[in-house]
Amino acid sequence: MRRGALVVFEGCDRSGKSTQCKKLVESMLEKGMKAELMRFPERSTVIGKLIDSYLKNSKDVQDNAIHLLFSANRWELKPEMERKLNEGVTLVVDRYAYSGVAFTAAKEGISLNWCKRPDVGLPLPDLVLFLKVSSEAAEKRGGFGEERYEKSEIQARVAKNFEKLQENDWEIINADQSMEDVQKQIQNVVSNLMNQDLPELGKLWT
Ligand code: NYM
Ligand code: MG
Repeated sequence: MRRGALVVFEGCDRSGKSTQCKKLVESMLEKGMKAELMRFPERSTVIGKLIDSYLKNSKDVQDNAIHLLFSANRWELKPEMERKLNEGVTLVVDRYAYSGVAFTAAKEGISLNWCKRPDVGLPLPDLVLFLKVSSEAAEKRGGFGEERYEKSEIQARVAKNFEKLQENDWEIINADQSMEDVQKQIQNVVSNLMNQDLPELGKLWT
């Protein structure tokens, strides 16, 4: 049986990732494909609950330590991800290790290279869709929320880090377009992927 594809959405806050992830899963299911939505952080686990209280500012955690917890949250879901992919389910993932690195490395005194290390060896995405939103368009979308990191100065540093992490095979989507246009573009890219043979699941940053 053909394995499922690992499709990752990345981008700054307010880039429309969550909306587009849901729409993609819905359209794949309508076409009779097996697809499921996942997200990181996955806030339902014990580690995820800690991350949630950190993001909601109800708990402070030392910067390196919280980075490792975000990474541990991905590792704890690795067996489930691999199982589903092997069952032929395509996983559409709202944020992944790239967010982990881009957000932590936006802090003072933590290098991009240090940030990448704990995630080395995680399942390698077959496709990374980067939703690139301008700060003007993001601001028009009606203010950031109340969570940690949801401030324009931080988002600007995060955007620069994403640029440093970007690889040649990333699909960069102009997320300033209408929701429908973004969706069409994503569907084209994903249907190309679904028509290709997938190699054996790779390992991230190895
Ligand atoms: N975030 C997300 C991190 O700082 N490190 C990570 O590893 C991941 C996956 O959490 N501002 C940050 C980015 C977001 C925040 O994400 C919560 P969301 O998609 O708004 O739930
Ligand atoms: Mg958010």
